[in-house]
Amino acid sequence: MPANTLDPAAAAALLARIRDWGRELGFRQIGVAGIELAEAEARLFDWLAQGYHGEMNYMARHGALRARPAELVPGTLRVLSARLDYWPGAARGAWSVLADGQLAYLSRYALGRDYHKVVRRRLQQLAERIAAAIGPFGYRVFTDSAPVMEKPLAAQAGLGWVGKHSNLLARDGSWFFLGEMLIDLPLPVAAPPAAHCGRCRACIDVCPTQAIVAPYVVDARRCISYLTIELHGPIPLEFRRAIGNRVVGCDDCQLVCPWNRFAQPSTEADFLPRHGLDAATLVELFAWDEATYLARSEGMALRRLGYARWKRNLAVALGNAPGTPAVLAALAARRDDADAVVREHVAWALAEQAQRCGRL
Ligand code: B12
Ligand code: SF4
Repeated sequence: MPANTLDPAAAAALLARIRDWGRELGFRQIGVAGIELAEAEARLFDWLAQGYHGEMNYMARHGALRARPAELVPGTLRVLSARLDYWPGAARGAWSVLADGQLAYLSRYALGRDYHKVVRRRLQQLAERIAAAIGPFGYRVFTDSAPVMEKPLAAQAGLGWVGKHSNLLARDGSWFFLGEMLIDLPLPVAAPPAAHCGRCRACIDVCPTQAIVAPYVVDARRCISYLTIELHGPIPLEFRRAIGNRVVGCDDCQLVCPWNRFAQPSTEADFLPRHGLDAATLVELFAWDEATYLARSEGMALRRLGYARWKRNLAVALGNAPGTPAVLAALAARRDDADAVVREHVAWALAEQAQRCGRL
């Protein structure tokens, strides 16, 4: 019998085996969603109409395709949604790094190996195990790599609910990546769990740039994750002080979330901090030349920034740092940086330092 005509009992038995294989491959959870995303599609269009995507033109480019998996991969009947945890338990405490203006804060997801590679490879291995058991079937694996609405799909697959910070959240937190396998198998779909944010608005209140403009709605143009990772060109002046020492992404809305008290550290060695980046000083990172940046960022998500944005972000954080001689010297050494955007951010940082010095 072809796999895509599985009867309900066989489909349920196959799903149980897929979950076992998923666990063996390191996925904390695997669920199955249908392909109906009309509500999420309407919200996506609202979000785009408000311009909240900023310069992320790829978000607008694919339009409705994001919410229509069967148009993206014809023949798709279900979406397997998978969760891979990344909280690096051994890393220096997030709040203590954020509180120390001499240190660089890299968001927890960016400390280790680039998750795109890890999640994709695991999903591919899972697909191969399924094919070995049932024969050839139609599938494609994704993680952040295709126009797919990963969070609403994961919610429908029973992996959690969309929190007010807009990340997918479960009773054991939100420190996980999502990946999907679009399949042509009629596996049984999950019942989405109820949301448990209640009246809590800790994420909304803590956001340094007020990017969560309404519960569940993030204006990316204000989000430090967007400003430090996605945005090319200058960071708008109004956000530079609020960025503090966050040089790659931001975690504040997740760090305050009460559900993250129940999070377990990831068991993935790949997500452990590399090159001491969980406790590095801004001054030492700003001293990296391009060859060092390229060597150290190899295989990491921070490679996506490129050297100029790396320096741009560090310059902002150095402008916000305590004005020690080392900080001032590091900034002065890059006053004439080859990159015009970096030069402008260094000039801003030096002016901030001078102004603060004058105030003392
Ligand atoms: C674009 C994008 C960003 C943008 C925009 C963020 C955003 N909220 O959309 C920026 C650069 C800011 C960003 C930041 C981050 N991102 Co991001 N990002 C994406 C991406 C590529 C698309 C998300 C998307 O479709 N946005 C469009 C809007 C419309 O979607 P949305 O915010 O989810 O909107 C939903 C809600 O607003 C909701 N909604 C609106 N009103 C209401 C009302 C009710 C009652 C309800 C229930 C819902 C609801 O409906 C919308 C549709 O479902 C996904 C990968 C993917 N392909 O899905 C990763 C993804 C969401 N990012 C991820 C991560 C890890 C992050 C960061 C934590 C990284 C960091 N530490 O810096 C931050 C978190 C910031 C935040 N608070 O969102 C993970 C999240 C994993 C998880 N547990 O949820 C994803 C899934 C990547 C992955 N494969 O793991 N990201
Ligand atoms: S990641 Fe940071 S800047 Fe973005 S919404 Fe969350 S708290 Fe705000």
